Amino acid sequence: MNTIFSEDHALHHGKYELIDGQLVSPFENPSRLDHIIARVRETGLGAVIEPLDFGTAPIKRVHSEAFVEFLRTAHAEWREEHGDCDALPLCWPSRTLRHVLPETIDGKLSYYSFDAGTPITAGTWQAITASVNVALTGAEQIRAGQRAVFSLCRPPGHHASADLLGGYCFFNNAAIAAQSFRDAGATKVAILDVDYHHGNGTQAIFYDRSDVLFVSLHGHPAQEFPFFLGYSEETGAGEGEGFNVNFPMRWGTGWPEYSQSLDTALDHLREFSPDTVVISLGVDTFEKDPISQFKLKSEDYLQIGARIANLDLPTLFVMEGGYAVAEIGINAVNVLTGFEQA
Ligand code: OKP
Ligand code: ZN
Repeated sequence: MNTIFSEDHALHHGKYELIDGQLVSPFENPSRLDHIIARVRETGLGAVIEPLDFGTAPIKRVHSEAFVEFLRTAHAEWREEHGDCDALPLCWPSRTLRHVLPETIDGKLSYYSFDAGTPITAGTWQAITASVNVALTGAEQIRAGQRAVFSLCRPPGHHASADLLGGYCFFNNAAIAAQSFRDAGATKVAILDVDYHHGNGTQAIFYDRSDVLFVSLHGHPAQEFPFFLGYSEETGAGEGEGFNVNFPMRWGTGWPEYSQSLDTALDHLREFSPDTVVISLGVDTFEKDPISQFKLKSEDYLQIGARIANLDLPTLFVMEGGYAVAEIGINAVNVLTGFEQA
């Protein structure tokens, strides 16, 4: 299986994360990919290939033009006001407030975000466009006949919706890849999100559509980030009714319960019978993940890959989360070797 990878991911490197009342070094940092790419090479998974440049047109099929242009200039505007430090919002249009676009960079940053955990740094634009290109290059290789490709994206994307960043995510790499399959002629695309966190951005993007099925396994939003989406009663709207399927699970969930949900999720994919599958691949379901509360073990990831392989469909793996850095390479690549050995 080919891996698509760009060194440009390292240009996105926040200085701080405010978590549990403490200012710490960000969990979503470049060392994550150092470990994954090292494991890809060590296991001989396949070729490691640099992405092609697709420009912003495929991004704008999913994100609003205004949001894309905001991200392009956000750090330069921030730097003019505040100097060369991370751009972070601290105020949002919650409940009684109005969703009106302000003029200043601080106001715009608040308007286009939903949390304070997603810093924009000097290199963020270059890293997030590279991350999209990694996803789109993988998609192109699938269209050219590869059975499976690993798009080693960073930063992740599944929390980002049409005009909202958050949860370490800016552009929704998996959604942009899925839309690229549709635009290249695929009739039906399924996205299976196995990251520990609900893919609220991906759900929102495709919620009223029947051509892209979204199925997600994740920590229950009553307990876990992103808190305000991901319940099982969210089944789609209008044309999209029945094409959104959520499997929220409680803190402490281990392989016995997880694998049952996974099998039911895969049954939904089989019934939909897509041309192509996109996997939002997070390995933050791992027992030692520092910000998550599931109990999966390294060997379980082999099983996840094998069960996905049994769908017998062209499969694009798009990297999302996973913060237990010492084991992230083993866990992510286990999914891929489990897939290949099935
Ligand atoms: C991104 B991805 C936990 C705070 C979590 C944001 C998590 C974003 C995860 N107490 N903050 O889905 O792995
Ligand atoms: Zn996650």
